[in-house]
Amino acid sequence: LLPPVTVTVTGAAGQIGYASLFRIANGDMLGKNQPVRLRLLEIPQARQAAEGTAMELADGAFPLLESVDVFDDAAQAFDGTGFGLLIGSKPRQKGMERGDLLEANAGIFSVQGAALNEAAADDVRIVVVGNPANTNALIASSHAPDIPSERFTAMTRLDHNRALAQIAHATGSPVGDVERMTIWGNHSATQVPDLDQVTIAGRPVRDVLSERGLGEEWVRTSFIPTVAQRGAEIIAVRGGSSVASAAHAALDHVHDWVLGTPDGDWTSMAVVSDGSYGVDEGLISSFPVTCRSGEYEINHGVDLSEDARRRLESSVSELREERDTIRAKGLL
Ligand code: NAX
Repeated sequence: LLPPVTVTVTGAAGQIGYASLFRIANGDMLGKNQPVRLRLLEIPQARQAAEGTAMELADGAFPLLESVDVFDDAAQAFDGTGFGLLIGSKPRQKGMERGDLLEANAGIFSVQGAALNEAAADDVRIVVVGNPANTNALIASSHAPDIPSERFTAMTRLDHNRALAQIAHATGSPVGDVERMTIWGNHSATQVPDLDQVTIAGRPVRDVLSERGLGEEWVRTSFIPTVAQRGAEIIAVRGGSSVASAAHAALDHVHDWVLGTPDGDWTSMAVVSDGSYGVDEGLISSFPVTCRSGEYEINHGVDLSEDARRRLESSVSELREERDTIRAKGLL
């Protein structure tokens, strides 16, 4: 067994928190040889519910779970943390403008960024799930000057996984054969699901699609909108937002970051832009990334179609607007 690592989960009494914690304790995120110490962060009103979750975690008798502690103070919750899953955020309420939502979340993520800066382990890695995820990650990072900005990421893996599933379904292929998918831009309706580089069991996706009579029309009118609006579709059909699939995606995100992407394949993560693909340096935007030995790299060798480039530009301008709104309020 490896030495234990500390994992802090925020929004621990919420739905995605509940769906994540037992699987983290089971070794599904960091591997079956990695003991974990869990630290759960909640707001004071939900602290007791998180204590209940901690009791259930104990009752799971997970061999890899060394300890569970519950907090309603960010600095304590992030003490020594190696992995921060920032799930808790303020949901949009009736009558709330987009700017109000950004501002409410800026309050949460600036405090958590500062607490991470103060208390986390030197090699901390962070994934923000709580929406607006990209901009929340940017806010947290800007309040953590001692933590390299590359360590603050946001989750677009659910969108990525949704895209893999749509392609597998449309082509009648096992999902494990679908590789080299990319989600670009913001985790929002402006995201850019891009299948141009996708291969299925090594064959170009376009070849496999055309055998089924599916072409550009399918990509434009079915694939892209289905992926981008899948969250709303789940709410309409299930009567509630995506929970287990979101938790699974968060575990996938951290798993691949730490344990690597398969050779020849990549994944999608929202990470700080190095200016490539026309995304302003410093914005947190989704890119194709390869991961090895706990480090990720933006894949610079992807050819963007004219259409994808145009869509990415509008997603980037949304990210820019989110950043500027927060900046104008003095929160960045
Ligand atoms: P819930 O409302 O069930 O849980 C959120 C929890 O966070 C609550 O228990 C709340 O008390 C807690 N919380 C609020 N402020 C906090 C703070 N300052 N510190 C610690 N905890 C705090 O929401 P859930 O369904 O779990 O969703 C969580 C977030 O994930 C939402 O922002 C949601 O929009 C976002 N999602 C992001 C996705 C992505 O792909 N990036 C997909 C799924 C999901 O929609």
